[in-house]
Amino acid sequence: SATKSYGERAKLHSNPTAKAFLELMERKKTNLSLAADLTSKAALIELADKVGPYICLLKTHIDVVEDFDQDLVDQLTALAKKHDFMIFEDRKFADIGNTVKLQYSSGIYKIASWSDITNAHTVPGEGIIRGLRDIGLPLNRCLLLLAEMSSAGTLAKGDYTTTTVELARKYKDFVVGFIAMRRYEDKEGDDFIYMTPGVGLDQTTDGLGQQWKHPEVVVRDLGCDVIIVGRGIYDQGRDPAHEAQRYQEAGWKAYKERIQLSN
Ligand code: UP6
Repeated sequence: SATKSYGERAKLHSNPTAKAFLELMERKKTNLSLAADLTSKAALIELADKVGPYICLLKTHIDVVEDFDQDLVDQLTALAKKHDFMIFEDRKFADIGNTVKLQYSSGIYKIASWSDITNAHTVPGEGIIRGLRDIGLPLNRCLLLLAEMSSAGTLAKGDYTTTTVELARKYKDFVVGFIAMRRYEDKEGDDFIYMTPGVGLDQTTDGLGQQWKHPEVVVRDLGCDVIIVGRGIYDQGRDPAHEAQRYQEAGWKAYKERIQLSN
């Protein structure tokens, strides 16, 4: 699937949300996801509105927002419609199936009610996928598994990564891709979406273990589909719309080079 266009992949994809997402990327010519890690509701909404035109996916950490309320969800959902992007709550679930069902559906955030995509660690084993799937599948949601991480010294490697990919294959109707640092070899019928954090054009580390790579390396050379960019876009002193446009262009150019299309 690395050499196929997002649009071609959309046609064949069996998961409706993954299909819609691939179509969106093709239509809007962007593989950029904004990691909007802001702690105020107003600032988050303002950022999502400014950057909205350039992204396919808004990635949230909803639990860092100090003045979270249902109106924030309503406004983000409205912005997703206005600018044509989807929403990914980066919840990184990591508990037993029964607990993640509650965390996904209930509490203050009710993630399943608004987030098109969410993600999970596979540390607990396959029960975590089955629990999330019970809630998410009837709502047409989908899941990414964290097969690797961008941070220095991550334990998600080797057999852990391999087993995670096998679990994704087993629950293909709900698991549509990975948080990963590179594309893995396809088996018959695979079409996973690879989303990659740790992407930056100007810096390589943050002093806390984050490692940023150039979009060209991530998308063209390592075969990932979506670049996830946070501070590179909204850090102090940066103009978020301008930076988002830079990342959109860099990500799209790298994708074009990968699939070898001229325009
Ligand atoms: N993220 C990583 N690495 C991972 C998984 N997730 O950085 O392996 C998430 C972080 C943050 C975003 O939680 O929201 O991606 C990266 O933001 P940054 O571009 O500001 O470093």
